[in-house]
Amino acid sequence: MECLFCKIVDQEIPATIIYENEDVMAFKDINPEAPVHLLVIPKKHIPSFAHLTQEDNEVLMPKIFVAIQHLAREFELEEEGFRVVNNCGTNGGQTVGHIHFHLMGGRRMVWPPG
Ligand code: D5M
Repeated sequence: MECLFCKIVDQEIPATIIYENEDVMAFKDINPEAPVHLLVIPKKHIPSFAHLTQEDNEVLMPKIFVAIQHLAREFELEEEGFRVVNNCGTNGGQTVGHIHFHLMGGRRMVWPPG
């Protein structure tokens, strides 16, 4: 199995895991771009946002968003705000082929992103 994030899920390579349940995992981004920069992923291997099935949309994605909301609360990001980012495919700037959502906070973000 070649997927980097599947290896993190299987604890074959180390990561700073912040949150985990049956379906979802969150860990610290190895190259943080903000004081809080977490990656929230489904444990199931899905290559990108473009590969989500209807069942993923109905069953898995709500669990991802509940986890993001939980983490935003835990890291006290709600009052000042935060950003959730998904990079999809080549034009989206995706570099790891396992769908992931960046949860970033603790500084003022700029818009538009590069
Ligand atoms: O973001 C991919 C993100 O994955 C990028 O911000 C670095 C991060 N990354 C890469 N390898 C690791 C490991 N081993 N642990 C934690 N974080 C990692 P993208 O949206 O695909 O550009």
